Amino acid sequence: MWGLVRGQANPHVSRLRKHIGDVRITTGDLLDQGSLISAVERVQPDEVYNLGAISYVPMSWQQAELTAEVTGMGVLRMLEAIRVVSGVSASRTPGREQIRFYQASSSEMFGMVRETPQNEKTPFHPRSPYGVAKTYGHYITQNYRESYGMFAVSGILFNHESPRRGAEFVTRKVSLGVARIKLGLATELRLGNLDARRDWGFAGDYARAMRMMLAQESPEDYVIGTGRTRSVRDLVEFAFRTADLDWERYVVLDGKYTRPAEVDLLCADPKKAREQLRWEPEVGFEELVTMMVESDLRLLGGSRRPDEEPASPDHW
Ligand code: F7E
Repeated sequence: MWGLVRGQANPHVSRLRKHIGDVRITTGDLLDQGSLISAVERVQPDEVYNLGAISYVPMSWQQAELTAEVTGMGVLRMLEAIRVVSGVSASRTPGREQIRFYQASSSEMFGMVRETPQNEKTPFHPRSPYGVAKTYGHYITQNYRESYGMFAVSGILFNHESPRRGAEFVTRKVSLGVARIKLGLATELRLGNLDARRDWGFAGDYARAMRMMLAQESPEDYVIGTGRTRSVRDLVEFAFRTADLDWERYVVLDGKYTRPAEVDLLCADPKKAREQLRWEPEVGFEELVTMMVESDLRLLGGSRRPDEEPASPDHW
């Protein structure tokens, strides 16, 4: 198994080493077509999973053009690298042993939702430069499948979380906030819109779904989520309760964390994945939040290594 890493001496590699075991590393950049062709030539993969993106939604307003380049055009470059290395063209379709491609599409494409719950046929109405870029990635993946007969699929993944989630995302921000308050390291947690609703699941379950999609006979897109929606307020309330804390004493609303255009409500209809992939999530919301709070209590309360506690820039 190989991982694609951007840049020289990327600090994430040493930090992740203990988690990624035997994964071998090659270099490449979603902004650089030649580097992706070289990476695919070197690795000769059976499967390619593109999870690379500027993935923090607020950042996409600050760096809209870069988001379009990395999160949107990066998908085209990856598809092109696979197509060129496989020698596929409009007149020469891939053989049976073709490279299979997975694109991490996002529930953010549904944005201002047209129906609830959202399934594979629900129209898109993205609400951020990130959502718009992901929508391009989704359609270009579909287009390469239809144009060149490539085994290219998109998983439309709803929010997926774990103790390894970046500290800027709301679940981890809350679990770290609870742990800091419980351990006397902080006295408050500043948040934005508590009314937004999301369908939160466990990242490990969703990674399993990605592999299942590439193991199918035919390439198709799937919605992956739990089918249950909860508000940020529900998340906060439950996370504080797991540590015997009353959230209303600590949570402060701060307009700095509200977005120019919000996605108010997401809820997956994962029927197709359930029926065709036989995929079911194994970890529920309460188990997930408890896992994250307990992990951060251990991280901050135990033998903490300075490089393990996530830094928090001002805008997170
Ligand atoms: O926000 C609200 C915020 O940043 C969730 C990415 O993985 O999932 C993720 O996107 C909700 C939003 O994730 C704070 O307004 C309130 O409504 O955790 P988030 P996201 O934007 O849903 C999708 C599927 C992706 O594809 C993305 O890459 O929580 N919220 N207060 C807050 N959010 C943050 N981050 N910080 C707050 O203080």
